[in-house]
Amino acid sequence: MNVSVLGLGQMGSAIAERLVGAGHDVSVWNRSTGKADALVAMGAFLLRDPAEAWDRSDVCITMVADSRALADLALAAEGGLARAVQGKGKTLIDMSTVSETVSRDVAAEAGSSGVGYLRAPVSGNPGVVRAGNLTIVASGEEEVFTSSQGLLRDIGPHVFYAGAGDAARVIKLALNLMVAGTAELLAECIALAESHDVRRDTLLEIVGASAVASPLVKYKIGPLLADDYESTFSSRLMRKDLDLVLESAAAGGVPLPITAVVHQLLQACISTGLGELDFMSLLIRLQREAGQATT
Ligand code: NA7
Repeated sequence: MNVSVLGLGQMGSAIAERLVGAGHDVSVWNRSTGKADALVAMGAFLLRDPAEAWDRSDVCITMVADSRALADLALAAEGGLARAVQGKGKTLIDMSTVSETVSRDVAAEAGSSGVGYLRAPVSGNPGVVRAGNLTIVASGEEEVFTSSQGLLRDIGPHVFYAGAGDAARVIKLALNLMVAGTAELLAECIALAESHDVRRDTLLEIVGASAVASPLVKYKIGPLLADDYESTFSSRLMRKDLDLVLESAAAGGVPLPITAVVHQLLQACISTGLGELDFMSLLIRLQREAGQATT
């Protein structure tokens, strides 16, 4: 299939690699230069600008940082992807984590120009994508999902259809509040144990074999043993996701007290220079507060 991938950050690059590996004819674009080089070397075509995506492909995937970025790409007065002049047969799949508000604006534009629009946010980091284990939650018109699901399965095997509209956005946010909360609890588990001189490798071996050993906890054990906080997903982006969670909770009239605290703790990470590290840098923040810090 001819498919374009716009946004070659950590996730977009990994997704484009999967599609090239699956034999698709992949075109790519990124706002800043350089990030496409590895993909072009693998055989991807480098687009001059986002609008060129519709000249080369019937399906265009966006994977960008936030709501503003999606609005810039999809709703731009000139060349906005949701405003393709000849949209018939074209499908826009957005895999970013963005607000329901922007997503609805994109849906309205796409609908009025005949572009099919699927919301397909993901759960997983770039390593999970490359391992072929990504979870994708899609929503939108069922026929758009049906025609896109083969492509989505080439990105990740766990593809769910959540229904019409922006259901997938809500589910993704609900999942991410669990991810962020789990990271803080794991940090607290380690800080407590180390305050009593328990070895981290001993602790994490036991945690990893226990009832709380979710796949997420298991992914984090290796980096935590190495004190490696290279970002799989940054504290900055995780706080951005929790901004959206709290916005969505306010709209739904639901108090989320734990999430509100974790949101503030991620902000503290960002304010103290940890924003570009992995969200597991919640542990560094806690160690500093506990007087355990080595960094
Ligand atoms: P990264 O690695 O921070 O990548 C973000 C991407 O978004 C990157 O390609 C950026 O381009 C792009 N971006 C940011 N702002 C814009 C605007 N205004 N216009 C076009 N492109 C933009 O994030 P991840 O890949 O880890 O995460 C992506 C999404 O998945 C995010 O929603 C997460 O919540 C989940 P740049 O290279 O900076 O020019």
